[in-house]
Amino acid sequence: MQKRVYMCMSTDVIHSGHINIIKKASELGTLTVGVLSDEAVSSYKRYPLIPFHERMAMIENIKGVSHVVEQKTLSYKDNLEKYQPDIVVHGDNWKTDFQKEIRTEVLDILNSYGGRLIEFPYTNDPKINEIDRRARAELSTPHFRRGRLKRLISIKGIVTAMEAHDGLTGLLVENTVVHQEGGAHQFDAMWVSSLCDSTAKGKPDIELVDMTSRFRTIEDLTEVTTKPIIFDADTGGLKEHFAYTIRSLERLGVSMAIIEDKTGLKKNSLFGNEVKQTQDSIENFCEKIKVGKAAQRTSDFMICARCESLILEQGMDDALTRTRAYVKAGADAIMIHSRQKDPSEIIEFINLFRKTDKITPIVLVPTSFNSVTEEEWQKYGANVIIYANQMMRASVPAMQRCAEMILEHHRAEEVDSMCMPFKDIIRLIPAE
Ligand code: SPV
Ligand code: MG
Repeated sequence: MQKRVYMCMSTDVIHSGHINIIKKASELGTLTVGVLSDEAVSSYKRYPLIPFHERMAMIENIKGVSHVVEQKTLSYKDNLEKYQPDIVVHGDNWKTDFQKEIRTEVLDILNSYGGRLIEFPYTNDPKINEIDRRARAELSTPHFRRGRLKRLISIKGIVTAMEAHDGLTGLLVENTVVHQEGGAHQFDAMWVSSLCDSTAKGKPDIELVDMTSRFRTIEDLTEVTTKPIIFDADTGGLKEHFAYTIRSLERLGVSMAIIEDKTGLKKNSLFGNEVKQTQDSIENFCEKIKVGKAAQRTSDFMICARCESLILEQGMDDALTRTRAYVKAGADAIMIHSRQKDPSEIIEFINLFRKTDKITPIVLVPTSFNSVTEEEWQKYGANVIIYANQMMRASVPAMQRCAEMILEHHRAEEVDSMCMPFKDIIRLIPAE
């Protein structure tokens, strides 16, 4: 009887390396390929250029492949237990890279029923790196980038965004990956915060940094990254101006603009009622949303309406009335904000909002109410979690301490151990 052979594939661009390994695997028996889900692929490497069902169809039609099945996670556990293949095939690169733990799990499961792992030598082909480089270039184009946030929300249910305000912070959001329990975690998107974009320029967060400058920040980010961008558009300004802002953001490849229901001189929400802040009327703000939606030229771009009722202590009913009206006016998502440490008012809001609206994405910025995990937020019914300022808040004390120590010691030797080695910083930025 033919042996049953299993291998996993995540690729969206087939090259000779894949054809070779499929050929060798199919010579061992009847080959089933587990095609990795979009969610699993985007968790550990770049977002796939081709969606799951098309990748399934593509791989199914390669000579030597007998069956294709979905592999939902990086872990092979579910599929190995379900299909119990005689042989699993993989390149030997996973003995040493982040997939080490996945390999150990595969070996344990195979051993439990007498299956075998066959590893082929992995060759690092420059052609493959070139294909990946080209795929990343495509992902960074405005059209590809813009549509990805909506797709990620529908694939993953919940997405995370980390604040970025220049090329360097953009690269950190783009490339930081943590491998944990056989899985990989990275941020899905970037948040262009008004607070951090202003703070980086030494200016207060009062809509003083003008749109031309804010767009320049977006351009700095798009030049060196591929991930989707969520833009903090403050109040959106005059509705007559907002229409133009929306089109500019679309052209730049931004996926979502968030506007808050305040009017007059805007101050940062985390001040709450300690400073004078005025909430816009429901009618005016709905009108602004409608103007924005009518101005937008592409179907993937999203306008998110941010409600400040809890920040300004206007009560839960006001927050619900407003957010429901904003959705009716055309908002693609809503953001509810709070400056309480205790997450209970946000959780209460989500519960009540979800009673009548199961689909509109809910965006949160858990700066104060930071004890809830992403998994817990997903269970409550939230869809976008924005880490709005933590990297910047972490960097300022480090820079301050470094400056103080040099002043104290009249030389730089003492700060060396707290600095990134010079040889690393010169290689931090990849050369084209
Ligand atoms: C920002 O990051 O600029 C925000 C979020 O608008 S908050 O600072 O919490 O208001
Ligand atoms: Mg802001």
